[in-house]
Amino acid sequence: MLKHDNSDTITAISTPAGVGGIGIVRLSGKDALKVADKIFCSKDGSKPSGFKTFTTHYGWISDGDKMIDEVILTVMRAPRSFTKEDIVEINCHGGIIPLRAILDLVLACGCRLAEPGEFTKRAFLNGRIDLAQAEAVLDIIRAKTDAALKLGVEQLKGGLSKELNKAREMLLDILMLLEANIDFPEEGINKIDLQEYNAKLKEAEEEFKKIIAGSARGRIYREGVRAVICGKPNVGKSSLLNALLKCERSIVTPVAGTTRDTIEEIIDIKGIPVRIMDTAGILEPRGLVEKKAVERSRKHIGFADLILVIFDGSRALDKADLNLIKKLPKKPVIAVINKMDLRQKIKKEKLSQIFPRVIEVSAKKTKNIGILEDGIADLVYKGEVSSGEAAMVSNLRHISAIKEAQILIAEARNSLDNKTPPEFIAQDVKDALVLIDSILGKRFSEDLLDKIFSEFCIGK
Ligand SMILES: Nc1nc2c(ncn2[C@@H]2O[C@H](COP(=O)(O)OP(=O)(O)OP(=O)(O)O)[C@@H](O)[C@H]2O)c(=O)[nH]1
Ligand SMILES: [Mg+2]
Repeated sequence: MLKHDNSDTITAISTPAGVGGIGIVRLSGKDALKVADKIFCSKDGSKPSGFKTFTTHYGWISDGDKMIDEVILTVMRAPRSFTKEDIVEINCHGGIIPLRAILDLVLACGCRLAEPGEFTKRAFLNGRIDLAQAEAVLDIIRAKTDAALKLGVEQLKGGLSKELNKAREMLLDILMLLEANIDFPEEGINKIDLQEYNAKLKEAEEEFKKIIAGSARGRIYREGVRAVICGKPNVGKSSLLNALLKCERSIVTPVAGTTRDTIEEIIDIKGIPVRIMDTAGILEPRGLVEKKAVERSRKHIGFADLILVIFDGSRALDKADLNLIKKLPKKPVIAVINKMDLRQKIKKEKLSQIFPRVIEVSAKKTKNIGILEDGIADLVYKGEVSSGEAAMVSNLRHISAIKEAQILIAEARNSLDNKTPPEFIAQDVKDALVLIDSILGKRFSEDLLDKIFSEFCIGK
């Protein structure tokens, strides 16, 4: 049996530890107002249990003998609150001493200290949000860029849940038809049914594919675009990294083969976190170290979401450049002609015949770096996903469950073509449903909940 005890009233300090302008002690549960009545003193003697929902009140917190702090108290009544329970929030002065004193007092009045994420867990268990939305709360708290925040908010508003529920309905539909066939086997699956099932399964599979396609963009918003700078030795790769970072991170010298190890840094380009990597120049390696360095460069190019291939504009394109171009994998690429401050031997038009995007810069003089940044952002916003409407999923747990569900549905379609008995096909559809339900939290284990909510901070 699952043990979800929602009968007690929980409390925690909801603001970060340390000194701040204000701090918040939060209470949630059936006794929240009763406890507040005991400790809150207003000027006119009115009590929180008499306050209207979503109202704030000035007063003092007292332990009966002495005043602890001057506060603003907010009441949010069940069921229209974050947890669907009565919530009281006490805004006091932000030092740890007043916060701790108020928390101790609330605990002494019978509240229990909340576990990490327990307020959000209650919001989920009480049916206000589904599990995907609860996890979005964590994404919002942890968001490091505007784009990541936007994605978290979209998920909290139910964007992903809506898409998943749509696919779920489709699967339930198919299951119903299949079950009817299992119950009346003598009729068998006739040709018309077969087409109908196939079409419905295909529709569900397409829905999953759409969500998975969106996940690439979701991951990028959360973890960053992996951009790799590659090119021949001495073309100015390290200089370009430094120009983008606006600091001297990578060693720059006139000697070819300066960079041996890959250097990685994160920059924020228009709200998108970009993990940018400077690699060793690619040329026929002369020794073992160079060989290893070139191997490593190629490996990073393989993992990258975006390639910045750099050319030295002051030198004509040679065999090594062409060789490098030939070996680039099919990925989004921006060709950068560097050293535009020198006399140019490479024509932009020539490279434009090979690459859809060519940008001329001077890394050394930091010229046109803004244009390059715009180009990177543009590619991410426009190029990565075909439809911007797909709900975007960034959470690895969600992505792997959706991918598995998509495989199961593909298998079910295969079985249908091979005239497999309907009970086997139904089993695949049921398994896919379990996976989708696990994202939405329609089915869950205590372990899963513990794992998800333990990542939250106390007080959320
Ligand atoms: N004039 C000019 N020189 C540049 C520019 N960018 C880089 N350089 C010079 O080109 C030389 C090589 O620059 P790096 O940034 O070390 O080149 P790299 O591609 O990282 O070289 P390796 O690590 O050896 O592969 C240095 O002397 C830089 O100062 C530029 O925009 N204009
Ligand atoms: Mg270098």
